[in-house]
Amino acid sequence: MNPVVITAALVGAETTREQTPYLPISPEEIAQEAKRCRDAGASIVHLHVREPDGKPSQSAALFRETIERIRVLAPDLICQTSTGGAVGMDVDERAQPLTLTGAAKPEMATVTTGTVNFGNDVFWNPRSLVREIAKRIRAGGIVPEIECFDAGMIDEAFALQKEGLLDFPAHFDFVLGVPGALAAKEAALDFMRSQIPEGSTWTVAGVGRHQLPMAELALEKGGNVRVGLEDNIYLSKGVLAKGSYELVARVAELAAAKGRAVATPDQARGLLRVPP
Ligand code: KMH
Ligand code: ZN
Repeated sequence: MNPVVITAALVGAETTREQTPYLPISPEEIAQEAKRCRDAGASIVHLHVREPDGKPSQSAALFRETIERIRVLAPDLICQTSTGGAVGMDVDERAQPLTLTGAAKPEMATVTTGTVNFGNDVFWNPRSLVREIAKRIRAGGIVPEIECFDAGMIDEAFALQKEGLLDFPAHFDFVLGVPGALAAKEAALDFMRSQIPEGSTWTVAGVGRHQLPMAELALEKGGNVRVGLEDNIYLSKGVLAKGSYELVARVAELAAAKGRAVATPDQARGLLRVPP
């Protein structure tokens, strides 16, 4: 099996400092956490940013500072910016990190290909917005990660490919276990991975208590893994992870036990078709 690509989702938009004191908020804190995750085995960091008071943000200036700091501390990490932001943001707000250039240009960005219930909120991705984000990712020369919270989002990726807005093979992230969306079950994961285009790659992000069990399944089935405080704050029942790096380290241990090597960032670039 290929080495496993571990993505660390460090911040997110929903996790709060009230829930965990280990959530990084400032660009410097996020960069330090990215470095710890790199050292623990992550090759990609999935990034959101926050205002100084912790409010979720998609500010280009905050992303610029964060990515520039990450590239000083962990120069080979793949930086993947969110275009989901937080529920309620409009397309222009969400797409700000796609405008970054030079040392702050993200190599990857997410695109969620459908609307979904998201806890008691709605993560609003009408077809016109999805196309606009896919266009802007393409115009920025950035590699998309197609975020699928439900199975129909894979079908929508096929539509985008037919319209010339995505290339196949592509990289997919199955986000399983969001309340109101597709559950984190082995059968759901098997169905999702059976539906992606030939030659495509996949990662699974299990939400909450499903994070590490889904990671184990991905390791066994030849897939890739996303962990981190965006999706889950606990290392084990009732025990807070002291940062996303502890969750990355746990996945690296599980990978070793199951005979999977952990991909370096350069190996991850090769596996996920991210130009050097
Ligand atoms: N915060 C969620 C509403 C992404 O990063 O692209 C959306 C999200 C997905 O986190
Ligand atoms: Zn995210």
